[in-house]
Amino acid sequence: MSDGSVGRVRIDADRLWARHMELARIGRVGETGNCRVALSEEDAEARALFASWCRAAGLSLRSDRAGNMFAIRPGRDPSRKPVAAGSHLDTQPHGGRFDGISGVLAALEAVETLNDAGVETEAPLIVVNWTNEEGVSFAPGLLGSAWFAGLIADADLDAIEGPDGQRFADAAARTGWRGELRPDELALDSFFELHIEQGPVLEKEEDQVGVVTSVQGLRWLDVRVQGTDAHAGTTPLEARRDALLAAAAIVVELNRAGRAAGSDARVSVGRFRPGTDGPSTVAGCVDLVVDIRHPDADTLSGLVERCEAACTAAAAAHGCDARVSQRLAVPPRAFDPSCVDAVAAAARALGLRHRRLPSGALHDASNIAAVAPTAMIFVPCRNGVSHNVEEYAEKDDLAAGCEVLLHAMLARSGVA
Ligand code: HGY
Ligand code: MN
Ligand code: MN
Repeated sequence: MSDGSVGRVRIDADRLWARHMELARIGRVGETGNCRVALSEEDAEARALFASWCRAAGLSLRSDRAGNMFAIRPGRDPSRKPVAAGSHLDTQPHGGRFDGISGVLAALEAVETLNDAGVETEAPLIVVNWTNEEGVSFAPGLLGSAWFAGLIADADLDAIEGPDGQRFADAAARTGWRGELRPDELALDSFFELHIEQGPVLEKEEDQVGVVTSVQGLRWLDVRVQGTDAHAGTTPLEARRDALLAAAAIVVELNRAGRAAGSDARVSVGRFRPGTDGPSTVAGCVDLVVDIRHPDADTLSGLVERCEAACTAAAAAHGCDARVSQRLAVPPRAFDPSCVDAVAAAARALGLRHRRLPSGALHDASNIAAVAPTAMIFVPCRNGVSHNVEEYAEKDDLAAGCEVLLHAMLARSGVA
């Protein structure tokens, strides 16, 4: 155990599970899904519920320009830097009940467990809800943690446009959580993020916990394919500049480029929006977003260049132009060895089956790792399914991951 005096402290698995289910009622999709896009009314409602739990736990709440929420439990030694843990409460439009949510709720559960056991830590503890991890309405994703880590300037953050031309600053203010806290007021000792694996490895290997060593790199490319609007009945096929046809060819070529880059490469188009929406209009413009990932920085850069070239070549082959710009670049990130070891040591001391593994999905921890020692804990999820309403994690696995989180946090914070 990380500290003999708290070795027998156990988290409350029922409370942790019940909170998942209660949050999942906000923005429910079908029986098991969630749509709680960042800075929507549903996101605001989830924030209010989370805040009520934090206040009931005696935590004081602060927020910053990006709407990130920090629930603070003082330590015995106020000169010590806080140990933080958390993730995100926003979801994909057809998301599940665990992606991000589990990391926030597990951090809160860890702190409440210490409250219940009357354990004081030397360093303060903070439970964090990062704003807009998913980047659905306000692109790109990982926005709150990126701003906190100094990767986006204030004015650029404020001006990001969402639905109907809404500014990020106004949408964040409408949730009630656009606050004054500056990142330099909150230098972190460390940050831990628990998350469902979103992949199949832990379940297949029958491990209970993943000790995450790194996160692969990602780039988002915005592509505008420009052709000419035309009448579907009168314009001969050979006379068209059909942007939708060109965009479809681009999707196929991007997939080809991804496959050619080896089994670690990922290339996807998840957003595809024709400028017109008329069955009898040949679309003159299509916007799409390309998501490209690889664990190796140089390989990722080479793949991005090939994807850009594929966009312009496929557009030109259909008489169109493609304008490509980069929206987001997150480098591959190795986590802090001492924090990774703290997670592994906690899993070992708790007698849990665990393994070290990299993350295929992106996480706020990637950004926070740029400013504080950081590590992640993975929990198995059924069939590796995520970004899907079927996403599911077992109550006992969440509890085991939460125990690891608690003890990794204690290893950093010290027990008073
Ligand atoms: O896209 C990602 O990897 C994250 O789940 N938003
Ligand atoms: Mn996600
Ligand atoms: Mn997530």
